[in-house]
Amino acid sequence: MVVVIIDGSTILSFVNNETQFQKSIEEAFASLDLDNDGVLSRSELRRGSESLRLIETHFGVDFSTPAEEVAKLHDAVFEKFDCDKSGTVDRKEFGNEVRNILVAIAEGLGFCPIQMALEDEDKISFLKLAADFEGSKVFAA
Ligand SMILES: [Ca+2]
Repeated sequence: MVVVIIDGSTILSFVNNETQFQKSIEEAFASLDLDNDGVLSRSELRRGSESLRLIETHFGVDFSTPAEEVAKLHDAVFEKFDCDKSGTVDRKEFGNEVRNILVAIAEGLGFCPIQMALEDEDKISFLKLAADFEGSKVFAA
């Protein structure tokens, strides 16, 4: 497990670095697109939002939340990503929405740093990438 210390400005400097951000989006997208068809299906995105912990961070879901409630939230996340309602999420939609989410998180944090514990198996953690990007704020725990 690693602990990152992160605040709004850390996230924004990551999102605003176009080269770095697009590279991270490319990598995350490629690792989520399991069948390599160039778009994310509902289940591929669900896997992604689980590793990004979108649901937890956005909706405060925990172990006591009923499964059907969680499924509904995953559906809502998919609808949000699938901007053109094509039934799949392409690279551009994915990048745009991840950016929106990160900016929203950054605005929520403001300049108040928080500690965030990340599991090693969180392969796609944009927050960790953001912390890595700023450097020297990631600690092994
Ligand atoms: Ca796919």
